Amino acid sequence: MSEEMWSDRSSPVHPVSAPDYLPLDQLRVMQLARLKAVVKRTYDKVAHFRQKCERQNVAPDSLQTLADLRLFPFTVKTDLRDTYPFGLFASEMSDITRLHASSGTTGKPIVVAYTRSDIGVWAEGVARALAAGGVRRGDVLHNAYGYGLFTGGLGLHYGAEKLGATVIPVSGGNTERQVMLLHDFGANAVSCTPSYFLHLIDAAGKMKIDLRKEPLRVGFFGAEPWTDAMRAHIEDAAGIHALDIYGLSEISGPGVAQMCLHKRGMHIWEDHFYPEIIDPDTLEVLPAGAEGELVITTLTKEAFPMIRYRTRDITSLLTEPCACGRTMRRIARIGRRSDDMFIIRGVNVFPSQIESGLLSVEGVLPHYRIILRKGESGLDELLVEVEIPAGEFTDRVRDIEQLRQRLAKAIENIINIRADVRLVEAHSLPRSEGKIKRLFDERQK
Ligand code: DLL
Repeated sequence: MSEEMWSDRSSPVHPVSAPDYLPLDQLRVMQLARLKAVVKRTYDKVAHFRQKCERQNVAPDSLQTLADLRLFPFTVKTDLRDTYPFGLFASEMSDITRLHASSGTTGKPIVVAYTRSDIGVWAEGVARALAAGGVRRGDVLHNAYGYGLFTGGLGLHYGAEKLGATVIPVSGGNTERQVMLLHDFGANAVSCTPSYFLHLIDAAGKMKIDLRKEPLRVGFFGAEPWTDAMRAHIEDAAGIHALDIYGLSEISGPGVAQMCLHKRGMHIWEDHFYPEIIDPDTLEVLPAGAEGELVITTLTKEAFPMIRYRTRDITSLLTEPCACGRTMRRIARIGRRSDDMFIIRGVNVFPSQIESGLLSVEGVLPHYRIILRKGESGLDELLVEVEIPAGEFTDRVRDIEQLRQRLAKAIENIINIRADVRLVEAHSLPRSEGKIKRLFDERQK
């Protein structure tokens, strides 16, 4: 790979990427002007937001500096549910060109709306994201995010088109056929959930296709938490740059923030999405660098503006300059959401901690699941099932037991709880085509 090919500075033929490099003083002026406009517009058009402001005694005039944003009420998921389906829309239905919806685990989904301009802003965010990973006009993107109400498929699709790349709208599923198409069409870039890419790696192996020898250079993996250990595994197995892409339906979809080729967090496109980090208990805004809940205000969205949306995603804002030259701040990898934590024997645990423990030990595959059960004594039990490479079971029984012990210890070192580790055969755990479910809490049953 030549240096030039991997230079991730935007070339003039991709003007969509230019705002990433805006001088900070200009960016702050732009943000304040946009923030004032979006707060005023939302106040005028969305009764639910206006009523919340009135209860909190704030009005659009209260916003004189960027820091004044903290005076305004948060928007939370229940605001979206309570106003289902269209209650938070700030545009007339006749101006809305698209709806998306999140699946939601129970009851009604979350519905989000886009005007033509909103679709353009979203596509620009994704185009910048792809450009930050070195994708250019003439490159081919194999897009295996699901198409439909989920924002992944169409989000990457419009962004790739805006950038001028060739997009293959393959969506999820039919994995062997995907490997064939990856190979035959010579894709340089791929996008899907990290868990689905693991599945593609496996399928390629079975089909005797070595992804390291393919033209594939870079992957845009997101929509679910994954660890640096997993990234290293993917980079090694497929010989590509595995980059983290972040976004959420409420804020538009993928392409809110993107890891560049320097791989230190994800640049958040601050000219459209204004980030704050808060303490989820006290709700105070935290200083740069502190870990807390990411809160985003959309600066340019028309149909579905979100003021101080609490994402539940835990991260920190990285303010030191990035070697790529982009001025926009970065968010650290999102290892967890405040609501995916489980409590076992009084200890708070996040699934990503278990993944880090497992993948710190050599000899396991990155396919696992976590099962919580009530033991016979009535105590909660933590069972972790993880795959090991084919053939390992037959020969070395003692080594296998040692591996089990090492894994249990690695997990215990991180979460302070002993897990019962069960080694299972390669390909025996369920695979997913989209977001993977790894946690099975069977304690209530
Ligand atoms: O998952 C949008 C998306 C599609 C992002 C494709 C990236 C790629 P939702 O279905 O609304 O939207 O889920 C949003 O997924 O609040 C995070 O908890 C999680 N998430 C998204 N990206 C990442 C990531 C899409 N890179 C929720 N790392 C978010 C960790 C992520 N978690």
